[in-house]
Amino acid sequence: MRGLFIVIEGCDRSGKSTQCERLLQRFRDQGRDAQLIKFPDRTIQSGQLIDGYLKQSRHLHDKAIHLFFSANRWEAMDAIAAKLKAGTTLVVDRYAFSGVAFSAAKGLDLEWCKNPDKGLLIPDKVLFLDLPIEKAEQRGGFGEERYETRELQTKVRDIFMQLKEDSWKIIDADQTMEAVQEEMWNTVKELKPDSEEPRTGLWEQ
Ligand code: T5A
Repeated sequence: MRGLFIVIEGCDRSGKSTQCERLLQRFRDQGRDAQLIKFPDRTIQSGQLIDGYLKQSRHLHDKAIHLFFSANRWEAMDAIAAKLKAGTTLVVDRYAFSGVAFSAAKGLDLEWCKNPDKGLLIPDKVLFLDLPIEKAEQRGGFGEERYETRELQTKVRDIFMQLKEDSWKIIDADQTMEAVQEEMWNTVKELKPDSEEPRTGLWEQ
């Protein structure tokens, strides 16, 4: 059986990275082959440029950085498909939904933003960690990077809600780490892939 492709999305500081690590551990504790993938992947070439942009040491046109974020995902697609086919479950910290939400929040056209990511692999499940902006601001590290302002994060959440599909699970992230994890685990623990091959064609239907 192929591995599951599980995406964790949410606004900044909603606890995605914390929860991805825990979810990965839950799968491994069950004896499942599982790996963590994070977008942007700051370790590959396009990711280093993105890192400089996010830390505000580099300026780029909004459209250019959007395309770099998308290229960063495409760069990883073949490896992701191979891992899924080999039976590895992937816990993915952010995906194309973040790509569109942040760029459209800056004022780029939503459909234009979707275009470069059209055709990517389709996740088996998206878990969206929902946290009020006032709570995010109180969490460690908020404000350190380019997009961490109240106004932008509010717009980002609105766009995530426009992108949301019926299959998404919205999780209240304003709970203890343990309670958030329990809700996430209960959503995915019995999940089975509904196709033999990884599904391709994001936003192409
Ligand atoms: N971006 C990303 C784009 O513009 N386009 C794209 O295509 C993509 C993929 C970097 C930025 O890039 C943008 C979006 C982002 O602005 P990133 O690398 O994912 O994206 O950013 P990070 O800084 O790594 O992550 P976040 O800021 O989003 O934080 P997380 O992962 O949501 O939160 P986490 O787990 O690090 O926790 C934050 C703090 O909260 C505490 C933690 O201990 C930590 O201090 N915390 C809790 N506190 C109380 N209760 C809980 N339940 C808690 N859970 C965590």
